[in-house]
Amino acid sequence: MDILQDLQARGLVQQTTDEAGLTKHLEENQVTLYCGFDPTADSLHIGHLLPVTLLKRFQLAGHRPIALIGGGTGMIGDPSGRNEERSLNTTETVHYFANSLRNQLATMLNFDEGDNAAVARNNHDWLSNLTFIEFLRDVGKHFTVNYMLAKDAVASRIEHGISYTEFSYMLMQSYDYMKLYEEEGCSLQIGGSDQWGNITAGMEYIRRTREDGEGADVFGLTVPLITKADGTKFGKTAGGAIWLDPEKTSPYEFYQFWYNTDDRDVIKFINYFTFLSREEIDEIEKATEADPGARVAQKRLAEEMTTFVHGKEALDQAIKISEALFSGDVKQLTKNEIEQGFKDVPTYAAEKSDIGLIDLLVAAKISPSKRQAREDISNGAIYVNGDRNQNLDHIVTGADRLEDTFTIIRRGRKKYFLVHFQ
Ligand code: 485
Repeated sequence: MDILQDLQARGLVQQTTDEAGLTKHLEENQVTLYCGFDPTADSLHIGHLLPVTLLKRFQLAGHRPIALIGGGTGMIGDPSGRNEERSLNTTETVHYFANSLRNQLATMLNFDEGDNAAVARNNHDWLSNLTFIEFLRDVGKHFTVNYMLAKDAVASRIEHGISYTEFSYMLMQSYDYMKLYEEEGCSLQIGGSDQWGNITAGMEYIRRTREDGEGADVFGLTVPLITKADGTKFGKTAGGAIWLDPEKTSPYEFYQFWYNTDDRDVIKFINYFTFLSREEIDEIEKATEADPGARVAQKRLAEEMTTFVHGKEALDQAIKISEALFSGDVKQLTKNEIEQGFKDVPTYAAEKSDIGLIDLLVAAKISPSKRQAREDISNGAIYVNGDRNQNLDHIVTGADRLEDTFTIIRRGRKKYFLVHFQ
């Protein structure tokens, strides 16, 4: 199966320009392709993951990916897929964001080895040197306003208004494609389906301006917007966006996000996101049908994605935390693991001094009153660091503090509380 067939079988192709031509082009050449990422935050999020894995798929198939960081375009703001004008960030902020994205991409794409090592470029390097006169003469002259108005990203904003700044965005992205075509031999641009207009504008620009333009083999490919069976937005949880930066979304949370995938979506997501072969996916699908409750597919998806983004060690930690929370056996968790695993449980800050268990239950609002606390303890509903504690006179001391900082209290089967001694 060639790469394009594989992508199609996985449901990853929303649109391509000239599918037959692209198939042939990929068959006959080591193709340099690119995807752009605008630095609008200090981290990529899960919405960027599909194009990143796509770059990786092309790399694994022997092609050469360029991760383009939009240090220049990030100063302007892409109107695609948005119904409101963006607020501008300062140069320093964009610069800082651009750096963060570059470092993140380097952990997922191979920048080091072989004749198809991934390349990172930043469009600030060329866009910032372009004078306004040059821009209008060399870029703007090749686009009619009529053509630009017809693009979705602009057309959908006509009613509410769009600034001249964002209106011009597609010309910058077009210029990038031309630049990468000339300097890197780049002949394919990929992105999410919202990028179709910008990608095709770039192809148009190359065709009009290069000497070999009309005959230039340049292509575009977009991946679909990810939808979920329950109709809610992919990548958003109650806690907000799922980031790829482990400081913003811990590997444990990241693991759980995938692990919680709906049965109806899980095989689709395995096809979309993982590098598992068709045969492996078929097997997982069969195992899932035979025993959906075992969550074989969710587990595998969570493992693959956590390893891809955070590495094997972080995955092992995420599994360890998940198992500890499930079994209740929390004593072997490290400080960092407790912080990850209990980030969303009610937390009570206490001073490092001895306190009676009853008083602690009341102070931490684990039990509503002393009377209830006594009852909870005698009933055997209270667990301290995983061990049932039925001693009404128990004093919580340093010996009950994990890593000298945390006491994990559980009421009943599942309800966790964290006491943070500081
Ligand atoms: O030459 C280019 C310069 C910038 C860009 C692309 C080519 C970035 C692009 N305009 C953009 O805004 N992309 C979004 C971003 O950066 O967050 C998202 C897209 C999404 C997918 C993802 O980037 O909305 O569909 O392409 C990688």
